[in-house]
Amino acid sequence: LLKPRTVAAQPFDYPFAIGRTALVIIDMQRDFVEPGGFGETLGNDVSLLQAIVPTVRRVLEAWRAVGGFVVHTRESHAPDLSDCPPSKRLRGAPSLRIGDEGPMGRILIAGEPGNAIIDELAPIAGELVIDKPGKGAFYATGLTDELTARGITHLVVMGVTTEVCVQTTMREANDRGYDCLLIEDGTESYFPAFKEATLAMIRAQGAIVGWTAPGADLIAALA
Ligand code: C5J
Repeated sequence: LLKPRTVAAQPFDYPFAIGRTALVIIDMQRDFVEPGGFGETLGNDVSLLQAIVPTVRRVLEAWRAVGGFVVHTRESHAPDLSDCPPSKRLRGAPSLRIGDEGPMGRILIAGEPGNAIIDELAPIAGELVIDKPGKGAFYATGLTDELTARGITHLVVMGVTTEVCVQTTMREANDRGYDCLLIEDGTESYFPAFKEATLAMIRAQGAIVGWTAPGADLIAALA
């Protein structure tokens, strides 16, 4: 698992070893991907996000097959909302606010049906699930300690949405010294132009935030 490998990425090759890398799948939850959840209450068309599920699954299965470590995140709040800043709950005019009862249970609340990771990408034994109250996976979670304990230095990132929780997590990780690769067809936004802009800004200025590559190129590097 420590064999040096390379992904043909942008803006230049991404070197990694499976044993030092975590595959991090951000917020592939019913709340964002299915009708009736948080994403739709904000006025978004969730079908855009559903399109990446087969790719995310293909990459996840390839990563599992080589024995790589997997982290799943969920954006979720405690039932008493003690970890939800009022500014987050009260902003804007969503059809339902965080904590309100919706068709998949309470919006963005831990343990509710809508807060679960979609069945196609459900975590399996040995994979880490991080519940995060913010957009970034490092804020107010134990993620740094979990990665440090496993000697992880590199993150391969997929999930939703590209410019919100994915980008925030990559920027947090970059500042903590992790080398991050974003899978281009394993991430999506409700706003396609925001996805493209995010990919461009991540890899600009000599990979100032990180690298990007198609899922097939990561899979090729695992052979
Ligand atoms: C959002 C996320 N978009 N997972 N959350 O509110 O990107």
